[in-house]
Amino acid sequence: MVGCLAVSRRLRFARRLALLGLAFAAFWPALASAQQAHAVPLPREVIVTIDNFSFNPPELTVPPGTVVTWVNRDDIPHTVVAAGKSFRSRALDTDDRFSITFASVGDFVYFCSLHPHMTGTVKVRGAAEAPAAASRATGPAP
Ligand SMILES: [Cu+2]
Repeated sequence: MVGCLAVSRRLRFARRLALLGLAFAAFWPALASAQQAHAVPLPREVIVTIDNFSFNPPELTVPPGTVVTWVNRDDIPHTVVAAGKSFRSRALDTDDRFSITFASVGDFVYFCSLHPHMTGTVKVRGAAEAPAAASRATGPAP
């Protein structure tokens, strides 16, 4: 009887281990593709967090084709609305995200329509001016 119990316990453990393996196998491709996405230079994604009634960073400069994603880290809803009306999010609850691909060059001033004192700017500049692209092209000397 004791032996039987031990075997069934071991079986249960093995089953749990198998389930864990399955969960990992299901998760792994997503993880791998996420890493691949970061290896691709364009389009790249920049995160702006909404924290304590402010956009962080409040101003950023990106090359054309960049995806900017706002993430609301506050406990209350916020929106992301372009001053020029070129984009407008719904009310973002805690941890909600809103993404825009900035295809063309320009300055995009935006604000929160619920708290208009919250403002930010996305400056989209030609790829040649982007410091990240320039330093990657040059690279460190061998
Ligand atoms: Cu707000």
